[in-house]
Amino acid sequence: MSTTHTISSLEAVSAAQEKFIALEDQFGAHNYHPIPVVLEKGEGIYVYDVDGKRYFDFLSGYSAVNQGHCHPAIIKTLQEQAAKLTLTSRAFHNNLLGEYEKYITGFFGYDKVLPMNTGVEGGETAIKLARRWGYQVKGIPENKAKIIFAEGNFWGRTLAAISSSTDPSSYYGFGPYMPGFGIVPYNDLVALEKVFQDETVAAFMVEPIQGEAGVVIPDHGYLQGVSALCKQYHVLLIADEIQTGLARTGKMLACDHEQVRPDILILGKALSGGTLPISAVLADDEIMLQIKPGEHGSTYGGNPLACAVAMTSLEVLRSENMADNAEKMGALLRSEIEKLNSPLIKLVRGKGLLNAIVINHPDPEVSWELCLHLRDLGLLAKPTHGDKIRFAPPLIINKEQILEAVQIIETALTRLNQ
Ligand code: IF1
Repeated sequence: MSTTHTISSLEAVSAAQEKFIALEDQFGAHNYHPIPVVLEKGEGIYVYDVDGKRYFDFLSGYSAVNQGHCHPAIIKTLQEQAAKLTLTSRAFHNNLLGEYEKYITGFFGYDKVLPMNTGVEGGETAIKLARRWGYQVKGIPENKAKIIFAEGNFWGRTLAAISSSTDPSSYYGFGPYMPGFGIVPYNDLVALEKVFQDETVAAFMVEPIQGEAGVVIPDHGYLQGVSALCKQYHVLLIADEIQTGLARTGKMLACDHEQVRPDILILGKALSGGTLPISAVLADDEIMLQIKPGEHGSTYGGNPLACAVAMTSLEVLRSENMADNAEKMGALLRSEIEKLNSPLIKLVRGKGLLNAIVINHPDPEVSWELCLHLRDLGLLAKPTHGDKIRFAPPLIINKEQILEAVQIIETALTRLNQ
């Protein structure tokens, strides 16, 4: 395959877009390597660049835009509340926090919620709750609590999050690392039970499907097995549903596929429909009440704007049956991609509308080039870990749009093969 030939057939970025990219390059940190496209509008499953070109969004803000870009009901709530009251801090009460707490705990069936902002703050909160529970309830000696994570995990970029990472691009050069973290292979109940022999283990934090690792789906029964081992060894199960939750995998929670109820549930991303950072940690009283007044929080956690937006974001997921649609459209997407029988696709995997293709080529550049061809043809996606490309459109996509997107994917594969 002549790389020069395929690159030359790629469209150049317009002068207008180059201008925006140059500003980012000069004045912004270089902590990302985006696909070269400059967006200025989003509506439903589509985004539009500064030249007015329309694209299928097959990344959905890493599953933050499950409801579709600028969902009318969510935007209406955002606009109305933004003009009324956006932040009180938790120094005072506000008229929406209690209503939201009642709504979301009823929605997912937990006693209480601790509202935060970003997903990683949710993870940090869950770990603090688990450690505190470990000392106060399980009787682990002070400062000896261990939290176990799975190989390939990703839950954010803070020093604690990278301390549990097995990916050098997440942790290299940022040490020293947080103590008290252990790692087990993902999808391995024997290894997990071995680690649980250590009575200082307070919790196991796991993604029901590993997103960043390239949509890695464990065996059916793994989550059930994890839940049973956690109960047997008095270890808390923390489910990181920040990317897999909120209808993305065809159920409201990915844990629902195995009827597993985590002890601590972490939500984020689509909790706001992609409008502002909102995360939430849900647990029952025995765990949640281990944190006393003044021991944890954040400036924006539980702000009235977030409370209003989160309630509407959750409501539209349910009222528009987005989980069912994700289930059906995901199955269609995977079967249509498999029917392409492309020599460049090793496999397609996913659950609901959290999918990835694995590229059958040793050169990681090929995945990138494919994404550039997809961009030229009007579909945006980005490789993860070299040879995987995530296909995760908003959950409102319909059959005709799936079929049109697959035609784009087919044409891009053909161009790459030329
Ligand atoms: C980046 C990845 C995805 C997450 C899970 C917690 C968080 C994330 C399962 C933290 C965040 C984002 C972070 C963003 C890109 C994106 C990502 F590629 F980094 F790994 F989705 F797969 N748990 N994932 O996926 O939530 O603090 O970001 O709100 O850092 O590049 P956050």
